[in-house]
Amino acid sequence: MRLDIVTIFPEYLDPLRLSLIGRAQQDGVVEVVVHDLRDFTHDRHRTVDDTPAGGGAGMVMRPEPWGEALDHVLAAGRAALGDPQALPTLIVPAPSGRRFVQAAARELAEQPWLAFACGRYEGIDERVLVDAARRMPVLPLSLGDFVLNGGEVAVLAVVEAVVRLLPGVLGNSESLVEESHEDGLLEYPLYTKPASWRELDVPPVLLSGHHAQVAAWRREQRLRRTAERRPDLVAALAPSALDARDRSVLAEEGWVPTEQGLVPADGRFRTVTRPVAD
Ligand code: JD8
Repeated sequence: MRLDIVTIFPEYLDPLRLSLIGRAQQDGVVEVVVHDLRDFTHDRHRTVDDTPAGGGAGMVMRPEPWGEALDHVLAAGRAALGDPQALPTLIVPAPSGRRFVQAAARELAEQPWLAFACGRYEGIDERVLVDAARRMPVLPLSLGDFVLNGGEVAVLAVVEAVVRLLPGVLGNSESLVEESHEDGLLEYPLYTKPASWRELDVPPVLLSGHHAQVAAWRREQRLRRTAERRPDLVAALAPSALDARDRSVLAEEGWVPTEQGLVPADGRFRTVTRPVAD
């Protein structure tokens, strides 16, 4: 897989040389090429930004350097891949993007070529995305509902999520079996040795050697954690995927099965409002 990243902060992508992704590059599984957007300017000050049309706060990235940078990515990538028709999928991190989820990581891991456009300031002139979309698929992505200063951290996250899925990148000790139970529940809590540490004990069931009891305890912990931390995931559970024990744990956490699926017993999700007084 080839990855081209365009940014005004090339050093921000240096972590891609480390660890898993660095090893994948050494093994030839991925090639990462980072491009400095300012190399595609032509003025003395290497200007990439200007004031927003229509007014408003901050600065907007000008389209011309982006157009030249993406033209270069297209030409250089096609030459390197030896395919004059090849097209990357262009990923554009933006708060207004579609939320990046594991299903998207899996789809991107199937692609031979990804390009990334890292915005800064208030963002990139919209015409850059429209022009790029005339030639290649363009995918605006957001990591979530919080504010970053630019797209670089999002690119690091997306690249790590995608590259670890490529065949031969993860070793046996860090393998993908975890994802085989993508069943909509959070993970159970983890413990290792020593059995007692700062007066905190590893839950005795985990040292008991009773595999069925360990599995039942872990299932219960996953359900309780998910109920506590991710009510959205509980509401999305298919009641048919829950046995009687699961349902009683969730009932203790305040969730009851109905025709519409699981709902909070306190009625927080009730959509029909009633008169308050009579
Ligand atoms: C790209 C510029 C900053 C965005 C003013 C300061 C993703 N989950 C996410 N949160 N934020 C981003 C993100 C932020 C970015 C850029 C991604 C380019 N900014 C701007 C608009 C409002 N700020 C992100 N993925």
